[in-house]
Amino acid sequence: MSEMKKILFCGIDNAGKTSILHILRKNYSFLSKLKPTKGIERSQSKILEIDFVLWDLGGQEQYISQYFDRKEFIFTELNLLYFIIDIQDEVRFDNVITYFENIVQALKDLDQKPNIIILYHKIDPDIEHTTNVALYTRDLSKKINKIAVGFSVDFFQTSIFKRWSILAAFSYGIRRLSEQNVKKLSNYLGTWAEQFGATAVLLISADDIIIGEYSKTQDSALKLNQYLDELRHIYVLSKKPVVLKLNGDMLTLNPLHVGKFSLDLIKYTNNPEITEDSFTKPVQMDNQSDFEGLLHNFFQKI
Ligand SMILES: Nc1nc2c(ncn2[C@@H]2O[C@H](COP(=O)(O)OP(=O)(O)OP(=O)(O)O)[C@@H](O)[C@H]2O)c(=O)[nH]1
Ligand SMILES: [Mg+2]
Repeated sequence: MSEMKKILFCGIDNAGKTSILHILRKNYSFLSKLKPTKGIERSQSKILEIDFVLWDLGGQEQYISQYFDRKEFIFTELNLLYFIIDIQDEVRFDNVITYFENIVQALKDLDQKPNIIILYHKIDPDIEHTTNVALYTRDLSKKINKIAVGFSVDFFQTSIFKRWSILAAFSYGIRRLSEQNVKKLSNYLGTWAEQFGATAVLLISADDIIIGEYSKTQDSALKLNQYLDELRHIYVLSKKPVVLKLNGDMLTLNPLHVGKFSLDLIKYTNNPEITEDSFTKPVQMDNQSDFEGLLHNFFQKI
């Protein structure tokens, strides 16, 4: 078994770090009771049967300066670094960029190269298509990429009002830790997509981590993501495989039990020639032990 994995959540105060952690854990009732985090709050989490320690770094100025005094303790042996930016707080973007610069400098000083994931947060459903959001994210991304040359940096848009936006960003980070297995899984999902005429497929763990995804087009992937909360919700209520047909889109959610793994397979198609009958058939696994082995690796070797 591998050792504990360390994931950092940084960003200035009020960015939404602690909220994001609560959303991941489905602690919705905590959200209205949040207070600024005092210094560092560490919590342990078992994700995909692997032990993670999530470090929530309170973002008030008096704490941030302390982090750089003990940078070795905080910024070494990271598996992932999430940097959260409140997109609705444009008056403080300069502070945000300064903080990010200091973090990257600390990582360089310590010779650390964790994957960095930027969350443009508080992109709530009512503002996601506004020009301001487009402008701010483009401008910030430019600055961030310039500061973090040589690092792997990815960007996501999130909001606590879309739990799946947070899960997608989090799952992506987890998958970054297991690149090779991810590729194999994705190939597997590709053959299933072919089998069913699906244009996008997701494989989700019991703890809501997207462990595999495959899509023919960016558009299909987006569509599938938009329906995720709905599909999951219906499934929780009905406890039966879900079929959803809307505006020429067809989606299914099927529980998939492979060895000791309980997963959900979600398929999407916008191809009008695919019938519900064929789309909702159970998955044919030619070589179940192959697939089980792959999952085993995925869960053990992150
Ligand atoms: N509109 C909106 N508000 C959010 C979102 N996420 C968090 N918030 C609000 O932002 C405020 C700050 O959230 P926190 O999670 O406490 O922020 P934090 O980054 O942990 O702040 P510090 O602990 O001080 O560093 C709270 O009032 C949240 O309800 C979001 O996606 N959209
Ligand atoms: Mg906090």
